[in-house]
Amino acid sequence: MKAHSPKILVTQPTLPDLDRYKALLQEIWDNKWLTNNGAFHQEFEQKLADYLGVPYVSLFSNGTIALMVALKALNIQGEVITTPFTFIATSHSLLWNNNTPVFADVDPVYGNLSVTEAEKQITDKTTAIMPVHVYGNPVDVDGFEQLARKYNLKIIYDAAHAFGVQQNGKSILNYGDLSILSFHATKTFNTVEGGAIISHDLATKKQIDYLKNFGFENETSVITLGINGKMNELIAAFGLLQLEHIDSDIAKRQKIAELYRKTLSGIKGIRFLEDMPHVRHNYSYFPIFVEPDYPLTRDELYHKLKANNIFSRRYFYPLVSDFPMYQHLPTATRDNLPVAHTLAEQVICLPMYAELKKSEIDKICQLL
Ligand code: T4K
Repeated sequence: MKAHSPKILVTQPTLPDLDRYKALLQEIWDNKWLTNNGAFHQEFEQKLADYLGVPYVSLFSNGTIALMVALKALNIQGEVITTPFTFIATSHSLLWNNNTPVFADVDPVYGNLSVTEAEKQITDKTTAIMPVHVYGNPVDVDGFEQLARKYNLKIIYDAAHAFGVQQNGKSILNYGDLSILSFHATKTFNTVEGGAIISHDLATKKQIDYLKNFGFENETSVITLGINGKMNELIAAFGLLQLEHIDSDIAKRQKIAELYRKTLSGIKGIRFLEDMPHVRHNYSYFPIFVEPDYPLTRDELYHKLKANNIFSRRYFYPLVSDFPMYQHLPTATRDNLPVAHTLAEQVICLPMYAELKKSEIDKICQLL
């Protein structure tokens, strides 16, 4: 493989300094403590809670297992209202737990689950709502809070994209019953693979920690049907170093988003998302929506970019509700999800990562 590929990919992970990582690996080699709540794991959990401004973090091997455990921790059974405009893991976690995903439509600007549309789907079998802060843009958390109170429902936020996002100076992860994060290589904050559940009281955190460790309470007692969702020491050490440059990464991403917006603002038929008021964004993605008055269709533009070595992605197309294991559901119809269908057919996520160069952004914008 060539060291410097001319390809521009949709994202590229930021990595820690290799020598510093080697020094932490040396400690692990010396101690021979590799996993199961080791010293790096404990330090990383605490530092993440401090950085994010949340009471309790439980680390996981990835975001999908975190979602599955979050549902178990709250003993969610029955119907769960969620968005089809997301990565497949959101609703897969529901099916894995034998819940029935119920799809509701999204708002036409940011593509987040709509409170009004969610309310229309509530039945006597509804037990929870699972909204997604898609692209890291906060959903209407106050609206969902009111809805949950009115109908006595739990809320689990899929905050896989929302690392470090704040609203009115408060972490978006402090809303709902639980929030989950993903630290996958493609995320703003990455630990290769990884994830977390954010909880708000110690009893729930303990329950989650039992669940991710087979249900062990102590050496001889298994108190719940657990799974293995643990993060290991090599990854926790990696994460500690990643935390040191996350603010500078977000600042670089912000500059990239501003440059994209400035350059693309004159192009008819290309819509992009503005920052929301009072929100600290993390600029995890840069989605554009190719509207009918643009001279090319979305797919023509996607292929044109590809032909020029720009590998954008159509996140999130197809809609989750169109995949085989969901399309039979009564709420998976196009009639029920008109806005989500339109957005899925218009979206292209342009390359976005901290080290993306101005010359590369210029090339992308020039092609557009
Ligand atoms: N909920 C939501 C809303 C999510 O978006 C996700 C994950 C989850 C839950 C579940 O969290 P995890 O269980 O994954 O922690 C990617 C990611 O695999 C996935 O984590 C992510 N969402 C989803 C939106 O995107 P793919 O299939 O698009 O990834 P892939 O391998 O095509 O990579 C995309 C681009 O990133 C490549 O073109 C190049 C670049 N890349 C990728 C990797 C893996 C690198 O430069 N280096 C790398 O190591 O799913």
